[in-house]
Amino acid sequence: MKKSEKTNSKKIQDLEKNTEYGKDQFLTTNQGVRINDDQNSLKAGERGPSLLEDFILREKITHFDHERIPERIVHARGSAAHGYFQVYESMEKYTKAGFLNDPERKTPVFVRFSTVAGSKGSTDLARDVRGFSTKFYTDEGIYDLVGNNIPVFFIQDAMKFPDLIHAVKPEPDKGFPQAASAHDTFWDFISLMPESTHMIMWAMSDRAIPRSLRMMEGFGVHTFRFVNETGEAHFIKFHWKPLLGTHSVLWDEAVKISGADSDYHRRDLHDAIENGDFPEWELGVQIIPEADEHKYDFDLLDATKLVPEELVPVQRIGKMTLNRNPDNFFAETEQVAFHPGHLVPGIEFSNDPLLQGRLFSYTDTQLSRLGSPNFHEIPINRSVAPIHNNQRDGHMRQEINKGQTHYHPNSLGGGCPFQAKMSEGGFSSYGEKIDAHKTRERSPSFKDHFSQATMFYNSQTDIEKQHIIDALSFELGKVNTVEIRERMVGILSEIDAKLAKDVAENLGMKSVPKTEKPINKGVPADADQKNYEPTKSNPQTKKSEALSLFFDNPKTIKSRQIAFLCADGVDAASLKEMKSAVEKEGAYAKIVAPHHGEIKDSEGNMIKVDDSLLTGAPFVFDAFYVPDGKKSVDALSKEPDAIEFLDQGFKHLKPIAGIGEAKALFDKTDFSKMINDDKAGVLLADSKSAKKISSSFIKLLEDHRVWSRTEVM
Ligand code: HDD
Repeated sequence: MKKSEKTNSKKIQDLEKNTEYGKDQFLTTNQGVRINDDQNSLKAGERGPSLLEDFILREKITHFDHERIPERIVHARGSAAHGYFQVYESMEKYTKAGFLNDPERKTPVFVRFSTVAGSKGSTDLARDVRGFSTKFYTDEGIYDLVGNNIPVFFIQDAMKFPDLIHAVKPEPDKGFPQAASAHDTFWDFISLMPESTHMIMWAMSDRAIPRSLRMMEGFGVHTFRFVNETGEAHFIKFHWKPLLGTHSVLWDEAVKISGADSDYHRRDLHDAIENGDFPEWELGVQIIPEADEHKYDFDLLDATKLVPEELVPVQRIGKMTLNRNPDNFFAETEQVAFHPGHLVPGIEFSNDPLLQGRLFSYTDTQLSRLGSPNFHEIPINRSVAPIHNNQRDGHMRQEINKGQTHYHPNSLGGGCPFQAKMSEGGFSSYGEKIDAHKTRERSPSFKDHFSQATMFYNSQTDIEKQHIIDALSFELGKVNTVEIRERMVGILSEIDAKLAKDVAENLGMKSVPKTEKPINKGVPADADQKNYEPTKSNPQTKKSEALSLFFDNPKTIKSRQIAFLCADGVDAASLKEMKSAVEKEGAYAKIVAPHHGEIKDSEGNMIKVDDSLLTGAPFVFDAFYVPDGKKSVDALSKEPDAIEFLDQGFKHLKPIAGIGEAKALFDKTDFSKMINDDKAGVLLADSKSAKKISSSFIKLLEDHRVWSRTEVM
């Protein structure tokens, strides 16, 4: 039995009602009639035309013709898993949400991760924001936290969302590029909309190319509210903190993984769960008293700003574990419908104008994607809390509502279903006081577009800064229109002079172009431009350590994939030594050999090969090991692919180790001169030191990459 199949929950039991399994069953039509011949259509004679009366053929083809539904307008490419959430201690002081009050309660969840821009079949490794949506099946109804792996957003007002997405999607005349922001229309829009500057820094950082969906943070992005039993409210920012730490791949690696395995993240999530390496995140909250709403140099309602952890610490209040893969991709991952407006008592919105617009969009999009207002009845979307109301009918209605009445108030139905008092769990919106004129305006408190972008950039390590410079140079290098490049580099100069200078140089500009004034082109026709120009505040936080991917990462190699390059005659002792050392730490030793099947080690044991040099690719492994054994190393040394494995691993800063004869293979690589150089992270030892080398190798891998190697390459 797969490890994930042992898990169960109220929601899994609920889904069971709709599962079907054809094992040991007859093949039937959709009407339940057993089929005798599923190979041939009905014809007038064995060589004659097909007959219209062939209801079996018609049913099969008709269903096939309609199997596809429209993909999501954004976040089309996604992967999901089931699991549960449990709060550590009751949060009743702040919220009456039941699932955050009871530490004994395991609330079932379904989580879908996604890229934003690409189509359903696009590569997982696109440079892009990742969606991080969680559906909590609480006893009080569905709560959806529909966030991203980046805590801020490109725009401040939902009015601009269609423009943003049009700009990033494939250009309408050409239909390309797919799943990429490196093109003219995206940067045209961004360079005219300075409010996107902070987000751009994040999107060009390594956050946009995660090593694994299991190794990225999640954020609710907007400010929400917790409301407690007494009606008291606090502003809230949600965070998901991965227990495996935050790690990314290099851009060159991302490009190559896209070719070698465009399902890399999907496969990684799936396999980790099947192997029992259940991904875990802690839920963090920043809690802000309502009285502090105007205390900061940014507006809590502005989704292009974050609340630095130095100002408001993140409290970790519970843990989510994903422990079961979906049984059916379409039924679950594709049909799941998230909505930031799916709330339970105790959690509420803020007036963030981006969030307010989302509240309309998500129901609306499900109507065209899933085709009916009854999408809540699709098993994956169904609440485990009972549903009773007077909504009726519509396409594909499943529920058979009994009774004479479907209106309220009624006397014929005894007044049922009846409304719930707040003391009975009835939802009642927080009574925020609003005294204002109707207006289409942007609040002046939203105008500082650059300070947090600078704070983010300043909070990065030198390695991360360089990656941002490289990413911007790549993306803008793909832009054909010189004025767009120049305008964008001008904007970068508002963030950091050296950043702008380095990117300008990479783009072959003689100097950093002056920022084009006015900067903001997203201005209403009658507005005074002055009121829309970005301002710079004197931010309370200039640098925030927690914004670096390297911050506070746990030392673990759990679930990492290590390629063991081997061939017939591989030394049994050095193979076993390293294998047991890495497996003890929860990593996987994957045997990569010149051919599939099995190889024979020096003691005559047959060893199963996981990947051949042909089917495997160096990019998908985290580290490389070459055991001792002359025959094995000789065979590998004749394989250009084996040398390429190591050279690529070296280029991508991955730990490399070898024993004894491995030197002969290392000598053929580009890094032959850097063996045992402290900074290079290539370890070679004689067979007696195999044990010692395994602990040094594991230490290197705990840091994810050998970052010091860049200094000697
Ligand atoms: Fe959105 C999907 C996250 C702004 C309109 N969004 C979608 C998904 C995620 C987000 C993770 C995928 C859900 C899934 O897995 O099915 N969206 C965000 C975040 C935003 C954001 C974090 C800003 C903070 N979105 C946003 C705006 C609008 C939308 C401003 C429209 C006004 N988003 C949609 C949508 C989608 C969607 C068109 C497409 C598929 C779906 O809803 O179910 O309605």
